[in-house]
Amino acid sequence: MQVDFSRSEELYKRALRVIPGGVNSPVRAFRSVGGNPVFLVQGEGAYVIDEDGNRFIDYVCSWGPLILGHAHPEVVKAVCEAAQRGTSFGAATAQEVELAEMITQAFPSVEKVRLVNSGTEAVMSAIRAARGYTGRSKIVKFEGCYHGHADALLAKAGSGVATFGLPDSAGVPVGVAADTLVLPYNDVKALEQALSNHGSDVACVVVEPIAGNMGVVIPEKGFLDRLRNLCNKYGIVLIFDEVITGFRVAYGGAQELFGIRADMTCLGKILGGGLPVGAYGGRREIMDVVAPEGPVYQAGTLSGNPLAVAAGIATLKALQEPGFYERLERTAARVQQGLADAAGSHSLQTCCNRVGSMMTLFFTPGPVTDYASAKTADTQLYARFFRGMLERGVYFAPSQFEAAFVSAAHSDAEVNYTLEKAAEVLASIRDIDPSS
Ligand code: HOZ
Repeated sequence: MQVDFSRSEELYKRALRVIPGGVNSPVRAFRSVGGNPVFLVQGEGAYVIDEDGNRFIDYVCSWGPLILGHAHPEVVKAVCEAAQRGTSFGAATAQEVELAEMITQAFPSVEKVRLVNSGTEAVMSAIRAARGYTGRSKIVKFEGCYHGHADALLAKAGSGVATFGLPDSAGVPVGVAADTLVLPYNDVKALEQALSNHGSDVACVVVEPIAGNMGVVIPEKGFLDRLRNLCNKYGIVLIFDEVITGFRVAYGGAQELFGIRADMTCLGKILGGGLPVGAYGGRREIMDVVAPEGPVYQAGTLSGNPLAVAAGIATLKALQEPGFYERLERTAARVQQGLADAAGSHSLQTCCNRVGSMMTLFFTPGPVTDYASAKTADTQLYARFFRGMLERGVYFAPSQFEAAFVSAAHSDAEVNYTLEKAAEVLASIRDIDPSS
């Protein structure tokens, strides 16, 4: 299928001369799916438009933030009005207090919260606070989970680290990674063993309560409950990284869905409505170690930026509309079922993990319950699926190890079109000789 990507290709050549890999974040380079990246110029509801004028139904949604769809009128209006009043003050504003109050109302486990500028910054800061609060150094994370690119967290990480099959990252001193224990996701026995051996030295366990960065992987029954109990037993701070799941799978994130309270919660993506916002928060006694209240230092010139806060407030207000999540659930369930049916009808062995409006079609029989099983996916087949759908005007994540997101702007028309094209593409890739 011939689609004109010539303008993107020209821009990519220019970009490669001045930006590492031609992109400002690795996965968008399309390296794991082949071909060159598209350069986007506009978003409109469920669609994005590239520099060549090609329109795509968007299931990346900027990697999760755009649950309302692109250029939602209330969000755009709020950002424009804020910009008229100035773009940054580096001082306290009433809107930051309003957004913080909205977060503590949505997440009862969050008694105090600090706004930062990214999910990476949120998790990095939460871990420092947990270490300051406990006086301990070790941290526990899970294989395939991605918590941003802070040094200590790049051990067996997901997202781009998984996409490129990197064992870890260069540039991280061994001493830094030495305090990070990495366990298999959903493996209660490994968790019990590790904490029995090291529990009294562990400051925090950081977990994606629903993993989104190795593709979507769902916590098995009992995993999070056992994690909560063990953290209580050893006095460990349980950090839920809800950068993806916060406001995504429910207004109160995975904590609302599963009825489990974290000690600290990290947020981002949807919280900023597409502008750079992160947040970390939790129990009052933990958060009060953070400067200027306490001795744990964390700062940010643009933290609480008025434009980003305005976008966040407008977004969260729109999410409170009655029936919002029920409608999203119906749409996302149709996409999941349709993809699974299309793959099955063409004898392709796939499994589609979904929670709410985040999902991943893995090209492996499954079940996919952790990083090891996620990595059995046929990434070449996924690359063909991605390319085939892109050429037909549907934009999925350019990596098998990411989530696809449905927004409130995806209507039956977009879902019908997506499933029609998926049937075409899955039929075509089934017959391709894998060695070709
Ligand atoms: N961290 C993003 C998704 N989990 C990837 C962004 C990118 O590399 O483009």
